[in-house]
Formats: sequence, C-alpha cells, structure tokens
Amino acid sequence: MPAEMAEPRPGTRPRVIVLGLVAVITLALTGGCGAETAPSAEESPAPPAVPAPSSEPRTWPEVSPRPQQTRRIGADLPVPATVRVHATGETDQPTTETVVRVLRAAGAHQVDVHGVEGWDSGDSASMAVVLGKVADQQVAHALDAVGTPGPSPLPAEGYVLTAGRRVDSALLVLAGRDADGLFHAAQTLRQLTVNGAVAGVSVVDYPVVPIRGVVEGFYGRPWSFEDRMDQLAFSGAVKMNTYLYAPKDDPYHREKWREPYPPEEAEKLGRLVQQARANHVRFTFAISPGLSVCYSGANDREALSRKIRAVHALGVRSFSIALDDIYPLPAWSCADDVARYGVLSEATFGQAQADLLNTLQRDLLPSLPGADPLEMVPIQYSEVVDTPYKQALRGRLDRRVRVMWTGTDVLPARISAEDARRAREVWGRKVSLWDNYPTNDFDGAAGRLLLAPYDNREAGAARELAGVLLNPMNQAAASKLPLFTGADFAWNPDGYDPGRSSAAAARYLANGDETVARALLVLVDVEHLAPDWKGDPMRSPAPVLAGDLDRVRAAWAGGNRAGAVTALRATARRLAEAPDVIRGGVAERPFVEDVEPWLTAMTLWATALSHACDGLAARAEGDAARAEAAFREAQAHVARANEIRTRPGVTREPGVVRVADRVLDTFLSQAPAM
Ligand code: LTM
Repeated sequence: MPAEMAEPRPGTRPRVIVLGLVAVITLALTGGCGAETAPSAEESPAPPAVPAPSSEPRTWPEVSPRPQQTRRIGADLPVPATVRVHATGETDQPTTETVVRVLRAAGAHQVDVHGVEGWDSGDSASMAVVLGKVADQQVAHALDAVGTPGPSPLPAEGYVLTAGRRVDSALLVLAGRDADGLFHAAQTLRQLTVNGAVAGVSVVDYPVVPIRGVVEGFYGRPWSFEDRMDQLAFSGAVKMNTYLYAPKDDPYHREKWREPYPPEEAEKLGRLVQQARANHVRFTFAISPGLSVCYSGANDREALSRKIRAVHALGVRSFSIALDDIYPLPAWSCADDVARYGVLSEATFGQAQADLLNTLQRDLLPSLPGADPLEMVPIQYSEVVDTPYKQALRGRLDRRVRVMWTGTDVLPARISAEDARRAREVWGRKVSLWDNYPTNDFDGAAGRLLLAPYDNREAGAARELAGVLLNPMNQAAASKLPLFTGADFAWNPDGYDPGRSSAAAARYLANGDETVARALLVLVDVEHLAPDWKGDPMRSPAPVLAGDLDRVRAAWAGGNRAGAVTALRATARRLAEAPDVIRGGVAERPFVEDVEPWLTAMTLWATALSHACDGLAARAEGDAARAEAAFREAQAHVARANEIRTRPGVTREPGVVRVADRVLDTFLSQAPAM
C-alpha cells in the first residue's frame, strides 16, 4: 500500500499536528480563495514560458490534474524520521496541515513547523520543507538553492514544487503564486509522495481555466449537508476552486426565494462556507427569483438584497442570480414592471433583468465587504444566436457581471472553440460554462449513472471560457468519478486524456488499490452511455465490453468456437467479480450506497452472460438441449435484472437500472441464434 494511502481521506477534518518549536503560522482560515480576489479570465497574466514537456518517460507518480510541466531533477527523497517545515507567515493552516499530514503518512515521526528563516541550516540526514509565496525572498532563495528559480510571472493559482538537494541535505520547496497556488502545491506533494519518498522532480504548474468547479444545479433531491462537506474537500483535492450552490429543489433558493433560511439551515450554510474556505474553494450562493420576481419593484429588490446580505453574514462572498428555466417569457409579475417596461418582449425582459442585476452590482455589492462581482444565468442560456434579449443584456448589463452558458444545447454533445468564441461575442464577455454533465435529472437519464470521463469539449473552448463548472448527478459520491476528470480538463485542457483521467479517478476512489480501480473501471464502462433528452447515446455505450463481445462474435463466426467461449467466460467473470470488489474495496461508503442498485443489476447481467456462455459451449459440443436450457436461464436472469429499479426518491427520474444497455441486452438476445 503506497504511503499516501495511509492518509485520511480528504473530507475528514485534519488534526492540527504541530510539533516542537512553533514559529509563525497563519492559523486563521482566511487564506483561501474566498480571501483572494475572484479569478478573472481577462486579468490572468499570460502563462510563463516553461520549457516544453520533456519526452523522457515518466518516472514519478501520476499527478491529477496533470501538471503543465514536470521534470526529474534527481533521485527520490526518502522522508526521514524528523522533518523541519519552514513556512512563511502567509502560509495558511490548511496548507501547512496538508503538508504535515503527507510527511507523517510517509514515515516522519516528528514534523516541526518553524518560520521561514533557518531553512538552510540542516544537516545531511535531515529534510527541510519551505512553504510560501514565490514573491517571498526566502522562498526565492530556497528555489535558487535547488537550482529551479521560479518562472515569472506565474498565473493566478500557479505554483512551483521542487524536491531536490541543497549541498547534501534534502530540500523541498513549495512556492505558490498566491495562497491558492500554495495549497495546490500541497495537493501535488500528496500525490508525489509514495512509499515513504518524495519523487525527485520539479513541477511548474498553473490552471488554464480561471473558474473551475461544481454547480449543484440539478432538479430532484438536493445533496445532503454531509455530501456537500465531502464534496468541498474533494474539490480542494482535485484543484477545483468553485462550488456554485443552486439546487433547484431547495425551496429557499427558488420557490420561496424571498424567505430567509431557518436558523438550523443557515448554520449549516455557514459551516459549508468554512469548509469551502479551508479547501480553497469559493462558495457561490445562487438565488433563483425568476418564477415570481417583480424586477423593478422596491419590495422585491429589497427582498433580494436582504437574502444576499443574510448569506454574506454567513461568510459567503460570491453571489449568483440564476434566471434559467423561466422560458418562454413569463408575464410581468407586477404593475411596476408594466409601467416601467411596457409591452413584454425579449428586449424589454432583458432590460428589466439587466436593471435589476446592475442595481445589485452597483448599489448592494459595494456595501458587502469582500464581495466578488455578481454572476448570472440568463433565460437564454443554451445557444449562441444573437437575439433581442441578448442584445439588451449585452448593451446594458454591467461589464463586471459574469454570465453563464450551457453550451450550444442544454445537453451539448460537444463544445467547440468556435462555440465558446461565439458565446463570448453574443454576451460581450467571456462566459462560464454551466456544463450539464454528468447530471441525470432528466427523463432520458432515468435509471442511469453517467460515469464516462468528461469529453468532447475542445481544449480551445477552455481558453475562450472564464469558467468550467459541472452540474453533477443526484448521487453525490458517484459523481466524483466524472467530476475528477472535469477538474483535470479545466486545469490542463491540452494535456487532458479522458481515458487516463478516468483511470486516475478510479485509482483515487480505490485509494490506490489497482484491483479495486480495475473493478471501478468496469462499472465506468457499463455506465458510459451519456444520454440525450430522449435517452439516445451521446457517448458510446460500454465501449470496452462492446469490443470484447465483438471479438467473441468474430471468433465464433470465424469457426474458433472454443476461443470465443473462453473469451466470453473471461468477460462474464470480469463483470461478475466487479460488484463485490467495489463493495469490499471502496472505503467511501456513500459511493457504494450510490451505486448499489447498479451493482445488484450487474451481478444479474453477469450471471445471464455466464449462462449464455454455457449455451454457446453446449452448442459448440453439439448438445442442443443443454444449449437451449442455458439460453433460457440467461433470459430468466435478464428478466430479473430488468426488475431492479433506482431507489425511491434518490434520482429525479426513477426507472429501471440500466447496465451496458444496447450492448449486453443485444448480445444476449443474439446469442441463442449464433
Ligand atoms: O442548465 C441549466 C442552466 N438549467 C437547468 C438545470 O438546472 C438542469 O439540471 C439541466 C438538466 O436537466 N437543465 C436545465 O436547463
């Protein structure tokens, strides 16, 4: 078991482990992105000129999201019993804690945390770890000492991590462009520390998309408080920096938007904000007043302001007004709007929305310390044709207000750079993508998990976007598999490889256990089909299994019946074994609970396949009666599998659980005639 596996899962609140001499450590949890200025695509400096990725084979542990540049600079550094951490005063507690936890998990018995001074005073048996911002002089000296001066300028959230030697003692430098970058460096260190040693590499890294994260924006049962706490820790681990809170079925978000949260709900929101901050995630609170708001009425403007002020008091610094899903245009809801805007039209509706948003941006937000610019979801959010509505918003909406867009369809099969460029044009600013993948809250997704890796979004599109946020499934823990890959894409779209990322996601959930990771990839494969509204596939159904079964068919048709049966037996076994390996091997119990109906169904499908295999074997031996009996058994198991339904209340659209449909069902219906 690699050393990193001994670490507590992200999400469990880390213990504060500060031993020996303690110097200056910033303990306040204020160093996260909540405390930094909002990421802005337009403001980000150009990426630094980093050397091209080397063609040498990778000899270090895989890191996700994939760093922009990694190169080997020396031998791995074994973590000794005693390590000195030298942190600048700007280093925040979650970052220091992460580093200390990684070192202890790697075998250090004593980790002393000091101020940054004295980092260069160690002996040959020791290891020093320097933490701070690239701009800090001591940190810059430490980088020089290991021969990797920090590139300049590093984009926001960028970092340098170097594991080298100074004279003959081990020196590890984690240098962030800002507090977020330093935290990201600690997440990279966690992955580079395996089997008691830190890989001897230098990493220069930064994100391409400024706003990266999750939008809890689906219909159906909202995630629980525990789900969200866990997701926020997960987001920190995969370098997502934003969590947009917009669950359609939270009544205080949409139906009853004017009403305040009851005290116990408000208290939980406050704790989520703290958790977000500790994980360097910006918690954006969305309010969705479009079903009933009076745009120009003083009462509703005050109601909105009151709600925003209330969540600001809970620590929220980022706000969104979600005006989606009120199309076609609803009638004006009040006489004030009729009097002010006259006849309802796309143009007047756009004006009314822009006026309301501008009032919030210009009059309310300046009175709220630390508030980011406002964000909004327009009523036309899913295409790039210019319309009177968009013209009105483009011409009138304050330039600072961020706009969200779902791609050229609500469920886009692909997103090109050209689509994103057009979106920027029609909205008059870079937009953030609200990507409705892997959400499963619609009819076509009934009975499905959407586990395929994020894909079919061009790298060039990412560069045109201010943000990439993924709308997940009703099942929070199961969503981590595709979310992990979306985080990978948004960080480094050019280095993104969906298959590799999916495998890394499986290893993450498997805590590094390869057998469990392989079983998870079997599940990913049978839940690969991403449906459109009607349920038709936008992604290939069960591509690995389909390939295997095609080879079985080809062998059988080519006369190699024994070979076909052997291959089919192996395929059926792989399917049959995966559910128990997942149940026994994935430590995250919520994940196992989320996928349990699919595991149950998978076992029945695997048994059906195994009977079909018996049928083909009997036929190959010329025993028609035994073959027929086996095929009947197979069909009986198919019928039983088709009785497994999603758990009541969990998924917005309930239904029969789907497992490799269009692949397994097709093969099993064809097998008796083979
Ligand atoms: O996509 C947006 C902006 N709004 C809604 C989402 O809330 C919903 O989850 C998805 C998928 O059903 N469709 C929407 O239109």
